[in-house]
Amino acid sequence: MGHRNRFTSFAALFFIGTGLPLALAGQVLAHEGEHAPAPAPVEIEVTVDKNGYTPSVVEVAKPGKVKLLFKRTSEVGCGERVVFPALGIEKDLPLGIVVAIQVEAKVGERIAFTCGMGMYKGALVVR
Ligand SMILES: [Cu+2]
Repeated sequence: MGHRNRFTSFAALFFIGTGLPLALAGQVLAHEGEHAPAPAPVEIEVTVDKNGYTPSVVEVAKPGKVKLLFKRTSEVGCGERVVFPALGIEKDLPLGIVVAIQVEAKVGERIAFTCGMGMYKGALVVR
């Protein structure tokens, strides 16, 4: 009870001191947000093992932000590095660790990705 009261007083002081300008700024931002909603990226898991990428062709229904969640599940093979040549993205894929790579998928676009030596091939496509 006492703890809660103290928090309430603190919150009141905070609001008077700095909260009000912040609240006003927040409303402006919220208003702008209505015009440009930023939908959460579509998340798709891609497993990397001795056979390459599964799925090897990642299809999304709509253009927009896509977060590819790469997870290497096998020491066998050469999937320890993933490369998106056209985007200049290169990342290590430690065994068993999910590595997220976010890209922007445009209509009709095919974004290729490969292993470090270009043997495993995959792509993100917009249907
Ligand atoms: Cu390779």
